[in-house]
Amino acid sequence: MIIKSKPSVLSSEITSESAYLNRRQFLKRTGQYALMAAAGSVLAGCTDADEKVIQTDASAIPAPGSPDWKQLLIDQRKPGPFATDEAQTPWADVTNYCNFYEFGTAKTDPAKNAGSLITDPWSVTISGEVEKPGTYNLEDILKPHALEDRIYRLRCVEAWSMVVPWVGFSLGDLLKRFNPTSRAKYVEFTTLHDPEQMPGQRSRLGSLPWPYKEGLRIDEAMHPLTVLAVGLYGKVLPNQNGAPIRLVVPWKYGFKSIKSIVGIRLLEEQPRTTWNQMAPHEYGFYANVNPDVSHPRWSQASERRLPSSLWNPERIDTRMFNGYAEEVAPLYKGMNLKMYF
Ligand SMILES: Nc1nc2c(c(=O)[nH]1)N[C@H]1C(S)=C(S)[C@@H](COP(=O)(O)O)O[C@H]1N2
Ligand SMILES: [Mo]
Repeated sequence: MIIKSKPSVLSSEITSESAYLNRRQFLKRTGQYALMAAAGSVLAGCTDADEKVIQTDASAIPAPGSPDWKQLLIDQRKPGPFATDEAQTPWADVTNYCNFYEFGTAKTDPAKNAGSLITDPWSVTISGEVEKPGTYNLEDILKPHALEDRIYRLRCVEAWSMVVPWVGFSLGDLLKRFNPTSRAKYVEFTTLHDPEQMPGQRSRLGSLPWPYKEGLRIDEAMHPLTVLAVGLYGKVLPNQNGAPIRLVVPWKYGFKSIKSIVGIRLLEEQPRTTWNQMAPHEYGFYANVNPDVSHPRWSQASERRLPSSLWNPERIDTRMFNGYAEEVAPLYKGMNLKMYF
């Protein structure tokens, strides 16, 4: 890996997060096993005996397991707030140019490999600092929420971006249902860990410590911009985009928007998160989009808006908080965003 010192580089020179893995794959073996052991104990903490499995009320929504129950909910969606009127990135690009390392590190690997992931039935365990912990079927998670179109910019830390019409609902509305305690200061999210279904989790080369984890401060999690998405372009979310349910935090770099969530844990302390653990000086916990804070290996001042090509590179300026400063800057008042990047 050549380390670039120019303030601005061609998009083709920007390497993905995988470059980091490739450089480190031989160095980190020992550390990874330690991390995986730690992650295992964290997961064990999600299955406390006091948590109960809530059964689906089958009469309330379309029959679970019927192939179209999610589509029927999505068909009832309403237009949502914060929409951008920028050109939407075509379906083909959003669903073929993906980061989902559980299915491989190349951009087209998730589209190739994620199709067989079983996303129905699915359940999500809500645990930690909540009065109503439990393992809930996806139907029960979705049932009380009216779905909305959320047309957001998505800015990857690799300096490309898209405009994506997600279908989802406010994460804050979901969290409130489980009565967070006064000690709930952070939220940790966990992706499914199932090496049989996720080839990237079996890979012996250049891999992350699984399961993938992300986290937010509680005020970030409760912010009305923050959604859980279950659809894309009015369709059920394709597996490669994080089916059946994924986080979307549009003012942060894309790696915060964790896919295929099975665990939501409320915590008093800031959780450890996957990319931050892998490379703390490259990927911060906050990861707010910020054109003034360079990645150590490339500038974040501009981005390639997909679809882009050599002839039409579609290079545009990156905006503070990915253009959502009006909504979210107050969350970070008085914070040094160069230190807490
Ligand atoms: N579980 C999991 N979630 C993940 C990732 C991943 O590798 N695994 N990649 C992240 C990154 S780096 C980005 S940019 C977005 C990409 O979302 P998209 O492929 O739907 O555009 O997903 C994020 N969520
Ligand atoms: Mo990303």
